[in-house]
Amino acid sequence: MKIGLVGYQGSGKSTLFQWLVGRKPEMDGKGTALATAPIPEPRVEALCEIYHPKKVTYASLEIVDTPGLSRDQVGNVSRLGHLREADYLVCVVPVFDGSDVKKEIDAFLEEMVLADLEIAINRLEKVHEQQKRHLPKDQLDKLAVEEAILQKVKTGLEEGHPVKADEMNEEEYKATRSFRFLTEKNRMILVNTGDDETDHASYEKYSTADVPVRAVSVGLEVELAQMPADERKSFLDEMGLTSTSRDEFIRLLMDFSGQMVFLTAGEKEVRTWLMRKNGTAIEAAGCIHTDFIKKFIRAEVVACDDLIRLGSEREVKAQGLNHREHKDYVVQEGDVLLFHISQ
Ligand SMILES: Nc1nc2c(ncn2[C@@H]2O[C@H](COP(=O)(O)OP(=O)(O)O)[C@@H](O)[C@H]2O)c(=O)[nH]1
Ligand SMILES: [Mg+2]
Repeated sequence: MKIGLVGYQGSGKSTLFQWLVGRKPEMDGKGTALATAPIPEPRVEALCEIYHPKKVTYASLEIVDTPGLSRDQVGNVSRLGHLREADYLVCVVPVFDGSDVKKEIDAFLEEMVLADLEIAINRLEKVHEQQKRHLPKDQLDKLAVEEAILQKVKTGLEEGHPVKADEMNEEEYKATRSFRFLTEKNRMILVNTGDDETDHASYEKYSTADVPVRAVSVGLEVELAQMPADERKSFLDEMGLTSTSRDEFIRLLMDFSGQMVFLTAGEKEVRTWLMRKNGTAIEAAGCIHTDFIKKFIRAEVVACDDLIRLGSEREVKAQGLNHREHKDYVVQEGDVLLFHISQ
């Protein structure tokens, strides 16, 4: 799961990266940095007391820091190109410098629409050039389909509408997939407030059905993350400041991006895995190994909380709380799964 950080230059993306992954970004030649942020899962510790595993592995999110956008729009499309691979976007909107939050949010959302519009227009130009050539009929037919879709997307973007996958038919969906429009991606806005902001919740009212808004003082959080826990608490109390922990924010990201954690547990390894919410047992099996999809026989399921409460698999079984499931079982957050596969 790749989480792309976007925003204007100086909005606090690299500071956010540092907070999430625990170190400053080391940029490659394109101004991009990639690192993983482990997903906190407090229940792992309790499982370790049951299994005493040789190894513990946490699922993680991949965080991609990117070069910031320029407010004059020059070169923005190529800067945003790095994000086309991202599964979810966090748009960082700065207000720590006193900017008006509503204006900043609107400006940035419009920036993404403009970037997509530029992509649609460029592609349309290429399609029109190809249409002038003497190509075989099947190729011309394909181009005509693509042109119609791009025109529709372009008109929508010109009216300020994001590209929406759920409003497309199969053919349109396939064609737009390859362009990887930014506004088509799920995203949230992170308002980066000044350290002295105490009412972070008040920013949530800027959320829309498509784009949730949350506020964090990212600069302050980086400082807090470097303090020992007890010092952190007294510092916050003394200064009258409020904080969102990194773990809370990662959980929020998981929730907004439609992901959840399931677990596998044994004496060899206790491990957390990431999968989409409402995914099925066969998808979970595929997360572990693509081979498991073909060889899937059934899954043994135990709720992590039952296992921890009762202290052993044996006790869970004695109470009849384990269940065997087929491949279309909808995995629940915190399920501990054991897959039976054919040899
Ligand atoms: N006061 C304050 N300054 C911040 C905050 N976040 C970032 N900054 C400052 O803003 C500048 C740009 O931050 P950076 O993370 O590099 O922005 P980027 O260009 O989006 O990567 C740096 O000087 C940061 O110290 C914040 O929450 N509060
Ligand atoms: Mg940066």
